[in-house]
Amino acid sequence: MRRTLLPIAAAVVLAALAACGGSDDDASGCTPIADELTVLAQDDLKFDAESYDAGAGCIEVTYENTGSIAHTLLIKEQSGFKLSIGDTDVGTVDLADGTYVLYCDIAGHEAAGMKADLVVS
Ligand SMILES: [Cu+2]
Repeated sequence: MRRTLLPIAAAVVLAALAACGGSDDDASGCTPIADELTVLAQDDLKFDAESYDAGAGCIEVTYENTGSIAHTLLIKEQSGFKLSIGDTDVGTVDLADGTYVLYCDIAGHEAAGMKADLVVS
């Protein structure tokens, strides 16, 4: 019995390590040098601003929940970047100059107002 349980225990440990990797919210693997962006999610299905600014390059994005409904944060046409809350999530994304659209992909949230511009310059 002991022999058969060991491989199962090892598999569970490996699965737990993989789940903690957090690679899903890091599109670039870049190292943020200076720029930080904080976005707050509110229970009225809005972010705390309609437009955000950031400097071009590797941006550390912090997503905080001011309410109790779960939300996500994605950037249109930047596949691989996704934050999910809960409480708080942090990820990095490497962006060139331009205007991007932030949104929450939970059903109905973007349509209700969970989207904002991100102006990178
Ligand atoms: Cu949402």
